Amino acid sequence: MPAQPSSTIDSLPATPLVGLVMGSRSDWETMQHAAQKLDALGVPHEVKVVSAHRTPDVLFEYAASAKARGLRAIIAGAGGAAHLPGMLASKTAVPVLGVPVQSKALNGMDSLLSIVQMPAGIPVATFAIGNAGAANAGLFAAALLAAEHPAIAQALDEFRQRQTDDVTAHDDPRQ
Ligand code: RP5
Repeated sequence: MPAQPSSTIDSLPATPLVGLVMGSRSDWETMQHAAQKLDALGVPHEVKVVSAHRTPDVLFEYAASAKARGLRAIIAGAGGAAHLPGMLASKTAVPVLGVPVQSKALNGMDSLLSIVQMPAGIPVATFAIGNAGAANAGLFAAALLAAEHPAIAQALDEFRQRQTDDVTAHDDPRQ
């Protein structure tokens, strides 16, 4: 029997591997950049608004059930007093990737410091403020899954190669 390409022998589950959550519907403008990367790389994911202060019981249930539901990473975006990623991390061993959403009042510095300054013991991986952070959280979640899922590893390699090719093909900024 001929060898099959890795992408055809890697059966990705139908259930989500990544949970993409955010504190408010207003965060979607930023967090859609994480979803776009997950979509592009074929990473099964779910999307949900979970507010640490408006729906704390939903937050607890989401985090407490995450591992058993098969989630391997949670991307959590929040702005202002952004306690969503830290609270999620406190209730699950699933790695939490925090995205500081750019707030109007303080340009996201409040979000960044709220997420990055976790006391020792409960880590939250923290990304850049805004769209770049959301996109990179999506790419990072894919990288976490790549070791187990050859199709995701291949999609990630191809994305990076295309990105490199695009720069080298347009390396004269005057054109
Ligand atoms: C946070 O408060 C959310 O993550 C959002 O970034 C911010 C503002 O929320 P809305 O007032 O727009 O719902 O909880």
